[in-house]
Amino acid sequence: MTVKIFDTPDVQAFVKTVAGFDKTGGNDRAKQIVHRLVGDLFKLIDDFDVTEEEYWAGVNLLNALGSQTQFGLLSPGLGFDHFLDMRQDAIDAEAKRTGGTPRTIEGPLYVAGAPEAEGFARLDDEATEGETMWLTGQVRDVNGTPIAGAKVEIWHANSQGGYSFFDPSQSEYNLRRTIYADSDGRYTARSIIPSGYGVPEGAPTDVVLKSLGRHGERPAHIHYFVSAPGHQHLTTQINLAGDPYTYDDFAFATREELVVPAERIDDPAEIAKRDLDGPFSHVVFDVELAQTDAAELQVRHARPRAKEDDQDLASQLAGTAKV
Ligand code: MBD
Ligand code: FE
Repeated sequence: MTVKIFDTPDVQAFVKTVAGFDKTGGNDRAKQIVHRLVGDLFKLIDDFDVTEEEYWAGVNLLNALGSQTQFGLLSPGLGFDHFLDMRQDAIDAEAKRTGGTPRTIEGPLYVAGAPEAEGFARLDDEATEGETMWLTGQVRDVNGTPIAGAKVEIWHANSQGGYSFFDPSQSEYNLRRTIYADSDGRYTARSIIPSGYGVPEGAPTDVVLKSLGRHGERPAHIHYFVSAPGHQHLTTQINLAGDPYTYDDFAFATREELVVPAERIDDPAEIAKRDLDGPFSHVVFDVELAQTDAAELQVRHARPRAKEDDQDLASQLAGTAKV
């Protein structure tokens, strides 16, 4: 097929009309972005001779993604979350903000409002099966000074790769806690070793990944938000070493500095010291927070929270546009 109409005056004028350029109301930035987005997609249809069948299959796929709230899952799969991190890293580098534990993506499964504790928390309800994990570390600034009272939010999957709130078989806030570091900046969590997450078989996100010859697996990982006044808010994760997907994460979240071993301990003295009933896996993750004077850098949650799903769309969009 040789039909190419994108560059014609009619189509160029049409894209401007679609984007509301001839209207006084609305939002200028929205107009510019929609103009670029629709124009680029029109051009793509022209360049690839996208058929009507292909176009409507795409519309059906978007509907399926939306109805199953999977855009937040496809987003890391298509690298958008990691791309935003790369941009944030470049912004830090340009501002000469160096040092600190590297950030990596939040993912779609954080839930606000987890129970809070000081120094130590047990993350699992006692009914959760799995190998006992003893997770501990120290929060410091870039000069190595411990940050007393730093806020450490931790969330992870169970041994089936499922997250509480999204997996109705788990109790409320299972494997989710906020721990305030002790006077020496230390936090300790007792939990169970998580398994990797896999995109549900046959789900719209899986359909997209399969069409690219890709899988939807993540390695075993543990999510963190770490924050303290005067420091840059850190969103990160650790990836457990030795998982087949540690370096083959569909969400592109692995960073070398964030790969940590889980060390099996069966010394009875170490078990007794922690009041455990048997062997456990020891995971250590120390965190370094970069300094900041800029108040806005302490807030990194642009993403609408799962608990806010019942908020209306306009106020969610308004809330995210401000960040
Ligand atoms: C997860 O647990 C996750 O962290 C990401 C980024 C995507 C899907 C599931
Ligand atoms: Fe996750």
